[in-house]
Amino acid sequence: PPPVRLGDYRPPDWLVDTVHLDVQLHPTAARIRARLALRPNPEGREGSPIVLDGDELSLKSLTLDGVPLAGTAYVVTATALTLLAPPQRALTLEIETVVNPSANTKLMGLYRSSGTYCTQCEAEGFRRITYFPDRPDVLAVYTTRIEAEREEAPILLGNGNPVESGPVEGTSRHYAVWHDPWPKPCYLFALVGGRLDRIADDFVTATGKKVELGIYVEPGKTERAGYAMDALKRSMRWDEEVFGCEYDLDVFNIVAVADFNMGAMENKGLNIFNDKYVLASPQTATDADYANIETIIAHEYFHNWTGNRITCRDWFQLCLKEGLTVFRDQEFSADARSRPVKRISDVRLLKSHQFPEDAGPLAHPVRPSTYREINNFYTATVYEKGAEVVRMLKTLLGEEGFRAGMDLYLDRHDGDAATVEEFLACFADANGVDLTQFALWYAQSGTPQLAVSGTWDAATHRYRLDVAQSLPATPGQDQKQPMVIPLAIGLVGPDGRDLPLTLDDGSNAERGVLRITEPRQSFVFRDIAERPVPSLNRGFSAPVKLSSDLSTADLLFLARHDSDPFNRFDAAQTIALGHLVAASAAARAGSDVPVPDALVEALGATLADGALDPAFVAQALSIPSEADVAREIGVDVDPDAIHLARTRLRRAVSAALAPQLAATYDRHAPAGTYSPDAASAGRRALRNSCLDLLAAGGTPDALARAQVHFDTADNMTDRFFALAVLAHAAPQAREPALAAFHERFRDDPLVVDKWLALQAQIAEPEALERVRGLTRHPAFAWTNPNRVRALIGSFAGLNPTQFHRADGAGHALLADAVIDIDGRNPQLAARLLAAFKSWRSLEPGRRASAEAALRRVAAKPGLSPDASDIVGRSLE
Ligand code: BAL
Ligand code: ZN
Repeated sequence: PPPVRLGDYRPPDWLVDTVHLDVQLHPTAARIRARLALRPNPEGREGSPIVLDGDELSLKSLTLDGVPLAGTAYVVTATALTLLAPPQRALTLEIETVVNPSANTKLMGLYRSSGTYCTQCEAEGFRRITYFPDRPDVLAVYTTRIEAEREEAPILLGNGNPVESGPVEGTSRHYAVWHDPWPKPCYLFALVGGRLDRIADDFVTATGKKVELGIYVEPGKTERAGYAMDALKRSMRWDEEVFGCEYDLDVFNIVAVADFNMGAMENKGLNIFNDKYVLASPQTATDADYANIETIIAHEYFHNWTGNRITCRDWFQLCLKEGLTVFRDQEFSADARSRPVKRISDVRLLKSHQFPEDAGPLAHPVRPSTYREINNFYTATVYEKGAEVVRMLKTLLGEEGFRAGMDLYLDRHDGDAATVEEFLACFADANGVDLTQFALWYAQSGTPQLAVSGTWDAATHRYRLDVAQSLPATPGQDQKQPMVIPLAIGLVGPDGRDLPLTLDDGSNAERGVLRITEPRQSFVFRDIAERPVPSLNRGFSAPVKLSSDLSTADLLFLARHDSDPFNRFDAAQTIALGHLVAASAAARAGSDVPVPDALVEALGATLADGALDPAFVAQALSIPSEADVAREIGVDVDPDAIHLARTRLRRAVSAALAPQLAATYDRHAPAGTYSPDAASAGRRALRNSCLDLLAAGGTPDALARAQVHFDTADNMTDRFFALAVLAHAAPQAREPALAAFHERFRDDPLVVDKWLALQAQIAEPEALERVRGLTRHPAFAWTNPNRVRALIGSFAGLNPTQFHRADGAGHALLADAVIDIDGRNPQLAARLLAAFKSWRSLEPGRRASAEAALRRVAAKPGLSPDASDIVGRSLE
């Protein structure tokens, strides 16, 4: 099919006011009767046919206003049902379709997960349930009757509020009717039927309305849903307090299922989750799992306003709901936990996932202007960079200006299918500003580069910052315009204090933010009596790649003194990264370079500073990843050289700081029983980071410490961390530890996923055979996305030396997996394939093997549109 283009958008020709669904659940032949009240759209084309999307449906009957339609009145193809010449007035269509939920391995539409009937309709899954104008700007009120065998599916859930339920007299079946009063696009439709346990709670909204809350899980797992419920209630309160968003139905249900392509889905009043992001207990979940659950529960809940009450006009506007909602969940977690630590981890995620996307063949704008397969645009660019763009809006407008814009957006567009332009217009109108240039953040792909240099004039006490911005060419975009870049800065005086930011004309840099709008700009600050060290892009105020003329001594100074915690963290990272780039080149040439004293000094000072938050220190101790170094190098990348350089650096830091690391480890011994709260998690994170760095030294003492840590752990965070340390650093201890772990958790698929993922990441040549072997392990299933992502996804995404093996066997393994998976689950296959996104930056040998693997996938007969889109763009 030809690509879909933003510029071709046309309003729908027909609207749907109400949808009545009667769904008869059956394992292999679910029957769906849909009654649609349609009318011509006054804004559509007059006299149009009714074109309803469909995919893998079996049409059983079709009536118009109660009268069966003649075979000549409509045409059915593999993708659509078209009524050729319908009367141009309000009319009722009744459509009966049959689908096979058990055969639905794409996990889009109506399918079964471990026996539970569930649905996934975003982006285009509703058309796999019934014929419908499957586009987000067709909003209807839904009433859904669900019927099933009581034995098989005692729980029947739908969108909105429950209306009635009961037995189907004279049969073994029962039914439930749900009504959702809020008009919604069909991608927000959901139903669930199954044998599930529930935990129940309630929430009283700001205006005193009581909401029944339910979290449904597989039988026997309710004890693991408590944290998710707590996170839900906190999210509901936070959204009222921070954005004035109140919940709008009598019930809110969440269902956890084991087979799910995404993380979770925000269906109106009935969120469906990958169980990985609901289920947690101290014995089975790590602190990171708890934090993810908190964030994702909040994210899906926040969609109730940003996504559901205000939805997207078309799929090009995906960032309108996703970028904004990620920004909101980041803020929620920042309020619930340590704000600086949350910012550091969000930026690390952005740099590790989005920056490479922006720098490779899959680069696309936050709002793409064309797509072949929309499922491939649920990307780090749309989500994470989309969130950064909203954050920049807040940085530019200030707290109050941002809130005024949000209030106007929520008010003006409630009930709408909106666009990015409409979103921005609210901020422009509420603040009386022009956001035309700012809108380029949505349209131009690529990561802007900022080059900054500073000059202090001792005679005039002036300090000048010269800033140059550029934006590299990206696929389909050769010429770029300058962007608006909010650059938060500080000028740090020799005593470590921030100096006033008074510009030459007497004005102040508002809130410490410089507005970069031109290709080149200079800012002169006055009354600067001593040479300051500039702290640039504080809090990572803009998602840019910044280069500066700061010396290593300046960076060390910032690492010790910057009042901005993000830049304090970042200064040491910059020193480490600079070293690793040089050391990788040296390793490739068969030599070595000395570890900078400044880095050891910076890390040592951080460890010694008892006033710092342990969670922050844990982040600060992390050495940039191999992927970070590869990205910094950018071309002709040799993953083995990077691995060697990083291993050497970690060993050297370990040796230099061993006594301090051991003392810090000992000081943070657990006190009391496990609690997932942020402060406790921070102490564990620091203790574990110390263990990791100690073990990087490879000394018998350190490895013995790791073994004790593993043997005595009383929670999954410590146990799994120690297992990872042993698996990576202690080859002799590896197998017994892996076996003990598996034995203990063999019946728990989510924990077994950790075990699979860890083995896939071991940076040794045997990893490939190990991964192959694990695909035959009884715990592994090609049909379950979590298993596949844990094993194959971790190998391709987190084991650079082995995925990019010089002999091409790693690339071949992924190609084989993708070819195999594609026939069952194209979305999963396409996701895995995106691991090749930086293939062009590899050295020529590995680049050739990556290309060969991509071409082999491309040549597969019957390749899905999902995979062929990724492979096509990757090879362009
Ligand atoms: N809308 C798809 C899942 C999510 O972003 O919430
Ligand atoms: Zn979302």
